[in-house]
Amino acid sequence: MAMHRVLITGAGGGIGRSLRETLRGVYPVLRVSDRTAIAPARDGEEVDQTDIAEMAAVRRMVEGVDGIIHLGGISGENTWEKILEGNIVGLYNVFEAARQAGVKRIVMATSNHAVGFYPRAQTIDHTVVPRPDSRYGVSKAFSEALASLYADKHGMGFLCTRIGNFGTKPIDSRRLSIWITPRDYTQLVRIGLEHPDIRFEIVYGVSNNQRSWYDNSNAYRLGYRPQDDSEPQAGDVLAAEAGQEKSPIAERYQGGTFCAAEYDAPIPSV
Ligand code: 15L
Repeated sequence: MAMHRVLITGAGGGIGRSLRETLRGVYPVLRVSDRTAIAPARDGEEVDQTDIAEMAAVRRMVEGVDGIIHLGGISGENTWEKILEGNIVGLYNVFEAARQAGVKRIVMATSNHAVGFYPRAQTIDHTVVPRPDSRYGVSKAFSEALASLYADKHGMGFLCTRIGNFGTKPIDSRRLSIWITPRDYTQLVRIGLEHPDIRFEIVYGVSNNQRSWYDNSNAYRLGYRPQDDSEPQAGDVLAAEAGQEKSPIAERYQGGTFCAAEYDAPIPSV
């Protein structure tokens, strides 16, 4: 896929700021957009400020773009009103404006929280039905469904990356299983934009962690070869947590504290 101008939404967030660096010079033009003001444009960059809840502004944001890395919206649990605005209305606006503008490819940040109520004891692949663990997780399942619709009905290509936890270090025991490093995520994003044959694909945005809860064979099939594994850091991470009191619900399910928050169903016995 020839990508001339690539847009990153949510470019002011942690993943967006990192991709702005790792993708610098990879495509002729990187358009970086956020709701709030971000660092000024350098060579090969265009800076934009758009609230994705505003359709007219979103139309301007996507003009002339070949591919989109959609990270914009709310990136954790929040009130329904905020989720609705950022992750349902905002997401719809981005996909619909992209369709109207003839955008060929979208790499989308969905999340492990779309499937967070799968138990840690189960290995899941890209074909499992969603089991969201939060309003946020529901919005991510919605984003996957909307991508599927736009792929089938309008022929756009989508790579839905169910991101685990992005960062330079795994920050706790749960994240040992779902960690992804900047260089591995950059590789996955490039597959999403450049692979010649993507219609609608779900992959897990995780590094090559020995403790993974995912069968990420769909990503491997598309050529993903992650370089990093949390295991060498597991000893330190687990030692730092020794003696901490933990919620049985958070510990049972992959989504962790997202599952335990507001939980008032009976606690499963096994
Ligand atoms: C996510 O989806 C969030 O965007 C991120 O902030 C983390 O909470 C991550 O999941 C996680 O599960 O660690």
